Amino acid sequence: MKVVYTPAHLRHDPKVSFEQSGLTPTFEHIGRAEAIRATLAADDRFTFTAPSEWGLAPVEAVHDAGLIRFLATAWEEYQAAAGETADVMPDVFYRSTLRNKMGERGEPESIQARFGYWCFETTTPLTRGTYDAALSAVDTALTATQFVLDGDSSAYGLCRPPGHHATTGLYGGYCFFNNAAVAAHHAASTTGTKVTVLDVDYHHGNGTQEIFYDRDDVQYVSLHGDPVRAYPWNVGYADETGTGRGAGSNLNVPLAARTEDDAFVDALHGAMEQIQAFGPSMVIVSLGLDTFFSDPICDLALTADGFERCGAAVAELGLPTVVVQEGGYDVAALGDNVKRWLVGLGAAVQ
Ligand code: Q9C
Ligand code: ZN
Repeated sequence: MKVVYTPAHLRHDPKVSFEQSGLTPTFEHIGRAEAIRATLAADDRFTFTAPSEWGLAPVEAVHDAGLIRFLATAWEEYQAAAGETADVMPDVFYRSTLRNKMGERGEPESIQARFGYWCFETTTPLTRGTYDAALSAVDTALTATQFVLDGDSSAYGLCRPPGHHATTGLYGGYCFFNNAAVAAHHAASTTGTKVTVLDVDYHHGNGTQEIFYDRDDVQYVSLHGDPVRAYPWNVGYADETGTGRGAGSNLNVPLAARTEDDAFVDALHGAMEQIQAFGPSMVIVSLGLDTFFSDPICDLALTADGFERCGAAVAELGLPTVVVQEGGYDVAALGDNVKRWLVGLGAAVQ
């Protein structure tokens, strides 16, 4: 199996964020992707390749031009305005009801205020090289997708930063650009066929759902911790099923705390029936390993054996499959967990 990887992710190097009522070392850090790289590189079933450069057009097809412009220039503008700073997070959020009867005013002028206009929470620091790293993660997902479009039965994009919380016009949840969504739009629009994004990260992929909510060419299917108790709280409920042409092409499966392998694999098989009914030509898996029993910020209870069973279950679909990396924060186990999932899928097959 081809693994698409680039050290460009190292340029997104956040140190601390405001999470769980205090400043904490970021759970999403460079060591995550390096742990995965080291484990896969030591196994000759995986062949490493660098991403090609795709430019901005595929990103512009999914995200607001304003968000892209902001991420491209925000670090330099903030440094110019505030002097040399560490990682930047918003301290005032744009809320439309603040202006209520005055209506929308649009993007503010000040760089401080613009952080709160484009970002929805406080755990996603912007660092000097974040924009370059985020673009490299999109390139990674697109390159893995191209390998599959060109005939490989599967490929893995070691994307970092992750992507599934980034919406059309907002970043957050450790995500800047929605790697899986850019890849899914590319695959669906260039082939004229249907594509499914299957999201098995612990967290609901609110960004991917939002991007495709009114579309009938891309199905979004997600298994995740019930947002009644889990981030991103405001979205990810079972009654969110799509709108307009997209009605019926969004499936959320919220799960109880401490859900174990058997129940998760059962839920996955149930979701796969909906994928088969949709009839995609390709599956893009948003792969999070934060469903692991010892993940530091999540509360499901999967094991490494469970991950291999999940990969094997997805292989039963018999569809070309692109796997893109999302979350997973027990870094000591992360490389092995990714490997087990990919081995289940059939890593030894081209
Ligand atoms: N107390 C991904 O896994 N903070 N993003 C959660 C929990 C943000 C997770 C707070 C979690 C974002 C890609
Ligand atoms: Zn997650």
